[in-house]
Formats: sequence, structure tokens, C-alpha cells
Amino acid sequence: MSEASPYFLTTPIYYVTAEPHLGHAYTTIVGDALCRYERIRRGPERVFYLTGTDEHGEKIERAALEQGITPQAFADRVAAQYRAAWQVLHIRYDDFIRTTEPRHEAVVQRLWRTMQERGDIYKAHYEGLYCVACESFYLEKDLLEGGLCPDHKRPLETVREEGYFFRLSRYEQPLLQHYAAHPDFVEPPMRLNEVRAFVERGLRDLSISRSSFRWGIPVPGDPGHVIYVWIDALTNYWSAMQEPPARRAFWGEPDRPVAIHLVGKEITRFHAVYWPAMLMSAGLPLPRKIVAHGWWTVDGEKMSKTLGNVVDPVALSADIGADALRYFVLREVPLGADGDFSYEALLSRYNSELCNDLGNLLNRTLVMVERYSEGVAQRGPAGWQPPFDPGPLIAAATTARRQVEEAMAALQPSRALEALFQLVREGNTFVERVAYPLTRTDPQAARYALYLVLEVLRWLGLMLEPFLPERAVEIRRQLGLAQPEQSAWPVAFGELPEGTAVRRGATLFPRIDADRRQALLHKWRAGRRAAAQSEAGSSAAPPSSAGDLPPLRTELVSLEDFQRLDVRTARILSAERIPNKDRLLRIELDVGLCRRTVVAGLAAAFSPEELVGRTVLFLANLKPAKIGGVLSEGMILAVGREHIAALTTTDRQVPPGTPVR
Ligand code: ME8
Ligand code: MG
Repeated sequence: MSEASPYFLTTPIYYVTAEPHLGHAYTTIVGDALCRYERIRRGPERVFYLTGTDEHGEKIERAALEQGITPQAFADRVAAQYRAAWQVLHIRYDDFIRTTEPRHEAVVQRLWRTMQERGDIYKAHYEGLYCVACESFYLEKDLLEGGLCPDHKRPLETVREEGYFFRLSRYEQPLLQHYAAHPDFVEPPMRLNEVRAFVERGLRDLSISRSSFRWGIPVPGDPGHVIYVWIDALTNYWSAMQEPPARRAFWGEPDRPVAIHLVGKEITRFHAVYWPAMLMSAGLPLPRKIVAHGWWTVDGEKMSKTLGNVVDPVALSADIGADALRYFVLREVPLGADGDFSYEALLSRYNSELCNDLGNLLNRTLVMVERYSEGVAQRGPAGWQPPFDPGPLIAAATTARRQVEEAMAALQPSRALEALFQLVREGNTFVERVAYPLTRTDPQAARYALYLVLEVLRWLGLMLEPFLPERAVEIRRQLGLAQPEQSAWPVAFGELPEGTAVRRGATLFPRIDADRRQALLHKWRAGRRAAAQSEAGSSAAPPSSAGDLPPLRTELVSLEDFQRLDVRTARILSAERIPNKDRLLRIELDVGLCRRTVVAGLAAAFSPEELVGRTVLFLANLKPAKIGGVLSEGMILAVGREHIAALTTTDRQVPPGTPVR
């Protein structure tokens, strides 16, 4: 690789039907990390990072209609949300393209005309089963039972149209030849195999216009039809790079392709089959490669509005910092593999790797430099020989640098972070085994040892920038570097100027203690709880049929009998599992006048986190009893016979300890 050559990376342009969530954030963070790295290595002017929004199509037209606004107003609002999210996540893009911009629409129409002149676009009648959600036609054989869309599980619409077709069939052989000549055209290799198999099964011409709705780019010369949204969307990569003309170098030449399209695996086919075929038809250079990453689930489930488990990257950043979120998604899965997002895993990496390892290395080193080295970097007098060998620590730094370079060339940011955090741990070990013991025995040698750790931190502050752009600059600032904002790649070990005065500041990643952890988990799962509740509330049929209900009791109690029960509201302060008792939870309650501990058989129905903060009804004067080895004083009232179906709560906020009568 010539490091002076241009580098051009794209993300998919996201549909404005959804607000930015973890999945969109993931792609955009990965692309940002890759581009930031390349900017440091090649110089910022040689790198171009493109993202944007996909704003046409029937889905968007319908969504706008439902809200009583124009599709453009709808698109404007969501596009602004994407931009705002990328700002929060420290995404540095060079352009944000929107498919409703005139600069894009003109290029799409021009490309259409070129393909038409090549004889690759023709008009014909078409009838097919169409899924609005996918914006695609389906063959009967590919549908689920009952004729439902395999993706969206909803009925399809029969669409009868006269429309335009793209002669995709003509590109079957050229595409197969291209894959054979460029075995890294699609990565990981598994995705190339899928694409090749798809093309080998035979390509049918593609329907590329619609006349059943209006929200799209008109077909040139036939304005009753709009251009199929995928033709429109894919063209963004090319249209964004037309003006100003200097940008065109980022597209490259046929024998020197540049563009890298980073996409989620589900849209590989569009990028590796339809898009190159369109470019071949128009006689334009192809992209260099398509990189397909995996799919994130959340706690093992697909993210969905109905489940209420959609992860909001902006809200998460407000709670733990954008760089912590970036770190987690980049570190957690190798690029290409699927990943499961869990809030527990996020907090655990935060505390152990960001706070304990990295944050601690910076903090303890600066404290020691203040205490044992007059607050400045000192190597020792000329000719002085340290009583220890600095070689292993220096080797650890250069090894990490090489591993980061290899990992980034292989598009594997997770491996780059692994290498960098290995260096962080070596730094900590060096502080514990070498630098700190020397402070007691050999002040001169201790100062030099601390210098070495400062230099390791300087390297880390430079090399972490692609991943943690904001915290990396903060590391450099606290080290007292003259121009902390300036990006660079470490060259030689030992370039930290002697006499640099450190400027210790707030800890990089403040520890999240048990209370805060509980509170965060509770907050982050609020959507999930609300969805579960509304599901329980809206399902008309109760879980058990009337026949299962116990008959109403015939023995009567007097009001006095009832009044002997001291029922109160109580707020759940904490809940935890009891070891080896999988149905039981140990619950701490605020009963207004006092706190109580109870043991409740709620573990099958609720996770401990989701109980915290709830107000329940509580029988306060039940005789205490030992349950599961714990003294339980009182009882939480719950709904259900054998299985707990719901908790009792109040319909308005009331203070804990309020009597129930
Ligand atoms: O498909 N895990 O837009 P889109 C990982 N407009 N990545 C995910 C994800 C998840 N659970 N969910 C979304 C479109 N993504 C078209 C693209 S391009 C010319 C047109 C990411 O809003 C991933 O990058 O549905 C995926 O490919 C993209 O968002 C789909 O975004
Ligand atoms: Mg999608």
C-alpha cells in the first residue's frame, strides 16, 4: 500500500424511517475509526469518509402521510437526528449526502440515461408480489405460509405495473469474472461465497421503477414513474464524489479502484451484485471492495420497537460517554461477526478495561510523577546507566504499534484495541514491578522508569485516537504535550521532551459503582419494561382461562379481620438473587418508617434490575420467617396463582409507607 494513495470509505445511507440506533451507530463508528486511522497515516487530505441518509420510497411517503407532514419535512427531521447523533459520537465525516438533494438527483438521472443508452434499460409489463417494507418483489416460492413476507411476516401486495427493467442478466458473467479476478472484492470471504452462489444461480432482470407512489426521483422523460429506491440510494456513493471535481480522485480508475463500501451483511447483495452491474453498464470504475459486518442483537434478541429494546446510542453516550460506547462496540466483536449487545457487558468492560486498566495507568503514573519526579518527565543525566533494562517495555510498545498497523490493514479494529490494551496492562505491570519499588530505593532510576511509562502513555494517546478520539486528546493534554490536539503516529520511542510538565486532571473514566450500575441498568431497560407491560396489558386473553380460576371463597371475613392486615406501599431499593435458589430474590424495601428485607419467589417472573425503583403493595405485619436462609419480614403482594403474572403497584405516585385500606 502506498500511504500517499487516496482512501475513500462509505457507510450505507440510512433510511429516514428509523431514528439512529445502535446498529447504525456501529457501522458509522467502525467507518470513523478506520478513516481516522488512515488520516493519521496518510494525511487528512487523502482520506474521504462519506455517510448520509436514504430519503425516498413508499415507506417514507406513507410514514409522512401518517404524521400529516410532507415527506420532505419528515426526511429533514430524521436526517437532522442522524447528524446530531454523529456529532455526539465524535464521527468525523467529510460529507453527509441526502438523496433528496438536487446534486444527487441530477446524477441519478444522468446515470439512468447512460445505462439506457447502453441498451440496459427497457420498458415492460410486470406483475408481482411486492413487500412495501422491503421495497422488493418476491416470488411465490420464497414466501412464508399464508403468502407472508419472509422478513416482515406481513402480507404482500400484488402490484401490476408497466415499468422499467435493468438488464441485470447481461452482467452475470462479467460479475463472476470480476469476483474471480478480485477474490477480496467482498469481505469476509464467506460473504463473497454467498454472493457468487447467488449470481451462479442465474440473474433475472431487475424492476427499477415504480408508478404506484410519487416520492422518488422521476424517470427521465417519463415522469409518471419514479426510480426504484435502491438504484437511487446506491448512486449516492458516486454522486457525492462529483463536485467539486477534486473529489473525483477518490473514485479511482478501472485498474486502481479506491472506494470501500462498509455495509451490514443484509445488504451485501445490493452492493456486490446490483451496484457493480450498474457501474459496468455505465462504464464507470467499480469499488475496490465491499466489507460486510455482522448484525447486533440485544440481550440475544433482535432489536425492535415492539420489544422496546432498541438501543439509543445518544442516550447511552450521555450516561457513560461516547468514547466508552465506541470502545465497547469496536472491541466486543471482530468485524464481520455478529455481536450481542448487553448492558452488563458494556459496564463490565467499562469498569475493568477503561477505568481499571487505562484510566488507572494514566492516573497513578501522573500521581507518581508529581510525587517522585517534581511533576516533570526526566530521563537522567547524560551517560547515566539505569539499573534495569528498559528493553522489554520498549519492545511491548513497538509490538503493539505493529499489531495495530496489521490489524487496521486487515480491517480488524477489535484486534487493534486488543493490542493497545495489552500494552496498557504491560504499562501497569511495569509500574508495579519496576517504577514503584524504585521510588523506595533509587530515586534517580525511579524518575527514569516513570519517564518510560509517560512515553508509553504518549504512544497510547496517539494510537488510541481512531477509537477514543476525545479521550485520546485528553490523555495527551494531561501528559502536558505541547500540542495535544495534534494527531500523529508514534515514530521513535523516547521522543517525549525532557522537562515536559504533566497536568493531571479528572480521571479518564470515572468508576461506575454498584449503586450507579443498578440505576443505569434500570434506566436503560425502561423501554423493555414498558413494552412488556403494554404487551401484558393489551393481550385481551388472560394467561389462564376462566376454568382455571379458583372459585370465589364462601367463608366471610369481617372488616376488623381485614384491618388487622397492615398493608402499605413500599419501594424496592434493591433486589438480588439468592445463591442456589433460582426462584427466590432477596429484596430490600423502603416502607417509609423503616427498611425491610423480604424473600420473594419473583425470580422466574422478573429480573432483579427491573424490580428496583418500583412501588409495590406490602403486607408489613406478616410473621417473620426464614426463607432460603434469610429472615423475611413481610410479603410483597403479587398477582397470579401458581405463577406470578404481575406485581401490584399504585396508579399514582405515593410515598412509601402509605397505608392501603
Ligand atoms: O438498508 N446490527 O438502510 P437502513 C448491525 N437505506 N448493523 C445494523 C443493524 C444491526 N442490528 N441495524 C442496522 C438501508 N444496521 C438502506 C441502505 S445504502 C446504498 C442504502 C446498519 O437504515 C448496517 O450498516 O436499514 C445496515 O446495513 C444498515 O444499518 C441498514 O440501514
Ligand atoms: Mg434495513
